[in-house]
Amino acid sequence: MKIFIYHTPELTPIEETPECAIAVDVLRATTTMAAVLAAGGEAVQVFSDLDKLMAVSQQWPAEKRLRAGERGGQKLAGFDLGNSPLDCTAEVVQGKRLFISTTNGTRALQRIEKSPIVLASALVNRAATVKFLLQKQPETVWIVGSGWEGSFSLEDTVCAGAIAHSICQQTNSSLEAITGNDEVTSAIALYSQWQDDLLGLFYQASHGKRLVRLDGLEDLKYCSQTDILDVLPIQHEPGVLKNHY
Ligand code: 3SL
Repeated sequence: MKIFIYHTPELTPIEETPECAIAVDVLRATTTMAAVLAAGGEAVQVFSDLDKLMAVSQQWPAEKRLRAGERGGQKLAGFDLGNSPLDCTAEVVQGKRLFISTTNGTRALQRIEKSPIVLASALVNRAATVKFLLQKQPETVWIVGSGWEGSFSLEDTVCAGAIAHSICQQTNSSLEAITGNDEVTSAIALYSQWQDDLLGLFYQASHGKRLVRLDGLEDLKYCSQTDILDVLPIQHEPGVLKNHY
């Protein structure tokens, strides 16, 4: 297995696809997706375009749908939810499909949607992601960070490093054996330095600071937890993700 990390959707190659592609948006879209499916949500359907989200979700039975919209870290008017994983309790999401559009995370998923296997991962479901990769043994894995409007983000990179680090450890592989590009080495180094204080790293991150300003400290704490959800969002049809487990 060769792992490649791309820090943003914009940096991700378009002329080829890997066997398995993983979108990561730790703060907060892929954490929220994992939380929805862990709480019994039927599926998550992602959109970059808000009008399209409204039109497609309109076709779905009203009692079985939730609409989540976020821009700039804030909930959009007219939507049931913003993008907080803490809102995704069983009472709210059980049996429902979440139609969601966020600033960066949904764009990352759309960038990789043509890959044969598409996953959505975060720190909360890192172990479930690694378990799947070790069972499936894809030859090439791309981990695509969502970043923030085209820029690098610490939180997505540390999560990509956490996944690669665990693959290395569990397979007793050398770094060289699994590394597809230089980004993997630096992401593992970042994770190795901060693994015991991920919340501390998020306080340094520009989007972490933005969320704290927007009263999102509890979200930051939730998203900084590792391996707490045994759930893996996997794409069933373009843009529609369900739990693999
Ligand atoms: O950028 C995104 O897709 C969001 O996850 C951003 S936020 O955490 O909801 O502000």
